[in-house]
Amino acid sequence: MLLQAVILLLLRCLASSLGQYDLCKSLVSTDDGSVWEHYACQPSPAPMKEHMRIKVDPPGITCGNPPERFCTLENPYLCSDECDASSPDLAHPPQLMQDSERNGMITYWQTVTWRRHPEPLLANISMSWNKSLELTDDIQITFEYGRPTIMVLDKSMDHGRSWQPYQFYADDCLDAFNMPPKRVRDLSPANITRVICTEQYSRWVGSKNDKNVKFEVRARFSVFAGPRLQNMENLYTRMESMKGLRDFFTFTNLRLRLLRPALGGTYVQRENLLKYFYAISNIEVPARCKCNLHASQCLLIDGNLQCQCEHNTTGQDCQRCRKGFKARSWKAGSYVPPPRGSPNTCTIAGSPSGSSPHSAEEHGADGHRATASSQDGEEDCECYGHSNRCSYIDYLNIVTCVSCKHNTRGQNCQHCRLGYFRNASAELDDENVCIECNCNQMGAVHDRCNDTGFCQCKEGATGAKCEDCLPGYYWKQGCYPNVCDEEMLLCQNGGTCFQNQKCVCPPEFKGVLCQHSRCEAGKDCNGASSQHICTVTLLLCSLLTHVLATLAPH
Ligand SMILES: *[C@@H]1O[C@H](CO)[C@@H](O)[C@H](O)[C@H]1NC(C)=O
Ligand SMILES: *[C@@H]1O[C@H](CO)[C@@H](O)[C@H](O)[C@H]1NC(C)=O
Ligand SMILES: *[C@@H]1O[C@H](CO)[C@@H](O)[C@H](O)[C@H]1NC(C)=O
Ligand SMILES: *[C@@H]1O[C@H](CO)[C@@H](O)[C@H](O)[C@H]1NC(C)=O
Ligand SMILES: *[C@@H]1O[C@H](CO)[C@@H](O)[C@H](O)[C@H]1NC(C)=O
Ligand SMILES: *[C@@H]1O[C@H](CO)[C@@H](O)[C@H](O)[C@H]1NC(C)=O
Ligand SMILES: [Ca+2]
Repeated sequence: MLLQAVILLLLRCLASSLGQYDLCKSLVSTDDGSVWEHYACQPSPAPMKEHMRIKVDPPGITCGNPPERFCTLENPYLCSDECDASSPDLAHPPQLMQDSERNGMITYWQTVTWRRHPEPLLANISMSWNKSLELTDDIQITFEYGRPTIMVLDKSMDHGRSWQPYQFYADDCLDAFNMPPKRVRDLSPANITRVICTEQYSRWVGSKNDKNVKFEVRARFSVFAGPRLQNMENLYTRMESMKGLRDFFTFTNLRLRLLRPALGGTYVQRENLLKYFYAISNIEVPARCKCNLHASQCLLIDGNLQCQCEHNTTGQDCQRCRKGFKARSWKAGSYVPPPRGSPNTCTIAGSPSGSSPHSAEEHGADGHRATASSQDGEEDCECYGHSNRCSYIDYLNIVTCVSCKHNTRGQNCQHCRLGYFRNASAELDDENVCIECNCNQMGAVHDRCNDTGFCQCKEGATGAKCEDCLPGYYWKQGCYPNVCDEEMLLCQNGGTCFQNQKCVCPPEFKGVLCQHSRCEAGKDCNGASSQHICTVTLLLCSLLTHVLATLAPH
């Protein structure tokens, strides 16, 4: 007992010494042998610039096509530098913002110069990852030849469908954005997620002095975790409790909108516009994959980052439960309680159970008599993912799912609605778990079917959906017994069988099988005239019958 406790303690110490939340599970010894313990976990931070897809706009903003000369702000009269897209040594393509520089060789993307002044020199740099990421340290953009005097950093959390500003940068925030200048250190814990304009990274300090523009993540973390981030536990606890805090650091795309280049600390000098342009040598994005605390690994698979989901979750961000594990609603893992949080694992769905067409339970899931106390929430609400809502039924003292979707019904949405049957190849939590019976309206007794999808057929009908007729029956909006056929029910006197429905008789014969002659009782029924007379007689006869019937007393 004591030994096991010590081992457990050791394992836990090991877990926390490796870093926080970096283990999803570990094998621990108990009295009943070894069991897995599961923890909230997250991948380690990585330099995400390696995986970023970069795009610059507008087309033609990159210098060198055609080749052009440029000057520098420090020495505007030295204009011997050239950008030429067709020469490897003189080209400055966008990928030089994310390459790894060796031997101290600085490589950079560069734009065309501001020849078109006063038309603004605008450029967008869009960075995408096709993966939700969480910043773990400062974003740092390195500008050679001076930092922009006006610039915006935007982010998207939905793969570029919608964007929001992340931070504004200007040498004069009021002038550029009508915002008062702020610094992150001005922010209090309550407004740490405020979007600010800062003048800290836009002032001219001589390009050699400070080339970097930052989006401060550390400074924001330190509001909660202390100046040296020694108390990360407090930060992680805040991540759980403070609305919007985690999302603030989450993104799938970033965009730099460069609105005005460095001016060298003075106004634009129109006589030398070749010294104004943007040049970026590096963009650092330290972040981790967002896996909702359900993975400790994030791998590049087919060119895309992908969480290696644990806790029986799945999806790019482990944002759903695995098939067959949807007994409870999915939940992100939680940083609390520290130090190892709560894994909030997905639990296994119950054993399969179909619906019987003749079951006594004729009412749908909504048909129950719900009572006063109705509760939302996921606690005892097990609906195999077909509903998020449960209701407490007082007089039965049960909790039952409300509004089961996907054609399911029952207390746990575990049955198929009438008129549907259980899909044998789908788990209970699958959207396709119930298949429509699709019984033929004419051939079937009703629209329900048995557990294998067979409908109950009317007399003469057959097939799973009752869409066919048994031998001896013909189909005409349902199955009817044959009137005639080629074997037993033969048309007589030269009649022909029309689609098993009737005998088409020669003129002088009648009856279902043409078995009766039209002219009986010794009349002369030969020849065309006699047939005519015969027909007239018949007509008269029927007319007489009709008149008699009308006159007859009721
Ligand atoms: C940069 O992106 C913004 C937002 O989509 C757009 O309005 C603007 O026109 C773009 N600028 C350039 C130079 O492409
Ligand atoms: C984005 O990632 C998902 C999942 O990894 C993948 O299915 C999809 O094809 C990717 N899209 C692009 C444009 O790479
Ligand atoms: C944040 O809150 C602090 C004090 O609560 C206040 O002094 C500061 O101006 C606020 N910052 C912003 C950007 O609103
Ligand atoms: C996930 O499901 C498997 C069974 O397929 C089970 O062995 C494992 O313990 C489950 N993991 C968690 C974290 O519940
Ligand atoms: C049955 O379920 C499987 C698995 O989800 C699905 O691929 C299949 O299409 C379903 N069958 C029908 C008829 O819906
Ligand atoms: C459903 O009905 C068909 C045809 O009557 C029968 O073969 C099958 O065994 C039935 N399936 C079940 C589960 O009752
Ligand atoms: Ca570079």
